[in-house]
Amino acid sequence: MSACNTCGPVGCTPSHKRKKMGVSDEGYDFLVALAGNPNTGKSTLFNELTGLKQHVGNWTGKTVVRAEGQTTSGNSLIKVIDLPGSYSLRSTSPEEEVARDFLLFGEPDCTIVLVDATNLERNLNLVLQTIELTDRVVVALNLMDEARKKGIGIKHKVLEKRLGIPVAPIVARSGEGVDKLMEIVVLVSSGAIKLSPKRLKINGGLKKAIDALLPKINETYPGFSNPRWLAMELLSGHERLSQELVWTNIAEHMELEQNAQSGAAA
Ligand SMILES: Nc1nc2c(ncn2[C@@H]2O[C@H](COP(=O)(O)OP(=O)(O)O)[C@@H](O)[C@H]2O)c(=O)[nH]1
Ligand SMILES: [Mg+2]
Repeated sequence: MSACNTCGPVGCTPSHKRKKMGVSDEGYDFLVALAGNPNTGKSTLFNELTGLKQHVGNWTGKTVVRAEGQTTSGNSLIKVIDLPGSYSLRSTSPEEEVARDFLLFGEPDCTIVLVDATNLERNLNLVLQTIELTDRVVVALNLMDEARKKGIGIKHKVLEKRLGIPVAPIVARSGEGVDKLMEIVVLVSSGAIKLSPKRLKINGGLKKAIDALLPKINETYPGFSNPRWLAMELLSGHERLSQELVWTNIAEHMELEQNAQSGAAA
């Protein structure tokens, strides 16, 4: 039984998954995604990083804008994808679905979550959701100039400890801190720094239910990036989301149509 004609039974390589979403990583060392609530400076950072080396189109089959470009840090050539602004990865708005699907199926080597340093509490929601999905996350604490003006001090080292991921203060508009941010992003992308984000602690009945689902998910969707996350979503009873994930996206992205399976097994 072959999960993908190109990549074989263990499921698609990240590169092939990206390609199926219309994103080519050919020639690049790393692929980095920018996520964040609307108005946190994603486009400003994207422009600062990519300059004129950018391309704007649509996500395949959607009317949602996709901006991609390239940047360098040290010797690394990096493809940067500016994801649609999102408050949540659990909603079903087309923009937020695109962002979530790219994190799940595009498997970025690193995801930068921009947060507004003047509005930390509200912005941390997306950070917490993102670290449930992937462990390669760096927080860019943006608008530090505004925070300083307002007298807001942030102990970013304490935040790093609490989240279990790097936090880099930046001013996207002036470029302050951006080189340092990208150095960290390269270390995370290459695996030189391995992160252990602080995730939800799950015990008791819920843990049992997740553990019972995991083998099924692994069997049905080999190579799926985060089975634990999918198990939690399925158990949360988020019906529309679960259906969409299982029947539309996963089948499509993992190329596991019923027909292909029975054909290969025959
Ligand atoms: N003061 C200040 N303003 C910023 C900074 N980064 C972005 N902005 C401004 O914040 C607004 C939203 O930025 P934008 O990049 O469009 O946010 P996006 O919605 O996340 O793409 C714009 O007016 C930017 O000029 C920053 O570091 N400092
Ligand atoms: Mg933008």
